Amino acid sequence: AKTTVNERTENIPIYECQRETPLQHHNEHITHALEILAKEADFRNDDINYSRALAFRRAACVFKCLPSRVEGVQEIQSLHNIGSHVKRIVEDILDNGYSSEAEKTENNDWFKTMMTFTGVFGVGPAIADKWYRLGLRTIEDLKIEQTLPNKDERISTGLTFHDDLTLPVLRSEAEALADLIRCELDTIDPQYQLVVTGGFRRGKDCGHDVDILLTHPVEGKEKGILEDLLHRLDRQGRLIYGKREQSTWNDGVLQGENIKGQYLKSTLDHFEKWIGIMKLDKKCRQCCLNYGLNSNEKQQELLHSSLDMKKVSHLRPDTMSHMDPKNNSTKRKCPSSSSEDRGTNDRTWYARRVDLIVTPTSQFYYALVGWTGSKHFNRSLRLYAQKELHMKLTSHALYDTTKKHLIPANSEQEVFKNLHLRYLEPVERNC
Ligand code: TTP
Ligand code: MN
Ligand code: MN
Ligand code: MN
Repeated sequence: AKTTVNERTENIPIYECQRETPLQHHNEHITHALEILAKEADFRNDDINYSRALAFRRAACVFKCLPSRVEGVQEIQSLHNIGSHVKRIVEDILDNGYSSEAEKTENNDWFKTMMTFTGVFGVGPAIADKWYRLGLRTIEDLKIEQTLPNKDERISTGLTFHDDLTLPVLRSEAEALADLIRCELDTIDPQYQLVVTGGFRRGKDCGHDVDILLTHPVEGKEKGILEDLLHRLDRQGRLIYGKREQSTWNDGVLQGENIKGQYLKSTLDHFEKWIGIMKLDKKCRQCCLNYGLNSNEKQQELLHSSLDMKKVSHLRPDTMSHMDPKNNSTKRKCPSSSSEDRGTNDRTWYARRVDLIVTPTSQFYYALVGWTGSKHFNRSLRLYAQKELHMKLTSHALYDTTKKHLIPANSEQEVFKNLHLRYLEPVERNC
């Protein structure tokens, strides 16, 4: 007998970190609209809109973990986190095939400009909005405008390499970069450990950057590794731009921070890190992109899409096939070589965003969970820890605020165990 979505979903737990959220799900027609509205609220950049964005994201997360496609509004009556506004949006989508509110937003001049400008490395909603008010609309406008962006080295670099940086980073590139770094680390001390985190670890096939976590099994030996590594990469001519931040962690950090304060909102942590842009050989882009798309227009749209790069992977069901070097049939030329070569014909590399994070081994598994994300998953974990366990979770540690001590973890499984949560694989943390 056919069970309704309702019957199967009445027991969906409240917190996102208590449920499996896969990368590919059944309600893209709904989450797409909700994520646009969340994005728009984010751009408004104040407390009220922060809450609005969160409400849209929470609702989207519920739809992501449903076992089938929602076809009727009665199916969502008993679900958590679906308020009257979201119900109206879903109704509109089910009646008309799309959300008129989301479509209106997508076509809004301010929204489109905010999308473009916040897609520039170093630019957040405040700067983007300021430029909009000055009448600027396109990347070309920013490049021509002499006075504004060029004062900030980060932004001027972001503009210079904008074409490269909006071309999604492929898994093959993340792996090539990891190999390159692993090779350097091995010559320093083979005990250094490296793991690619972020979206790639959650199973995405492309992303906006490569996130790499570095550690050493002997506590303290991780210190200095970044300086050494960056020096070597620099000598190879691989660094375009980067900012190294010193570790600001100390034992007082965790206890000192206001538990009801900023830390749920912000992803800031205290690790030593390098946020930068590196050169990666073009040949590392082993596109085996089974986009299943024919029109060049659609390919362009995907390659320029900064809202949701995982859309690309949605269209590629064989997520891992290109990892098999024997499987030549999946190795195809990248779609739209014209977009791949936008103004880069004269060089052999692409500029790629890279985050390198150094963690002491005692904090490694909390760092791994934190840097694997998703951002919303982290938020959910932290909120859950705070509300349900009176514990404070960060990318450094889990702190029991009643007993006033840290709870160590020697695996990711142990992080979840310490939180009294069922273990979720990284690919199940895509909320
Ligand atoms: P991002 O690289 O920003 O996001 P992502 O890898 O999930 O997506 P994309 O594929 O577009 O790159 O961040 C990686 C994870 O690290 C993210 O899930 C949250 C976490 N994070 C921190 O813990 N601290 C930080 O300062 C940042 C920026 C992210
Ligand atoms: Mn979509
Ligand atoms: Mn990332
Ligand atoms: Mn990152």
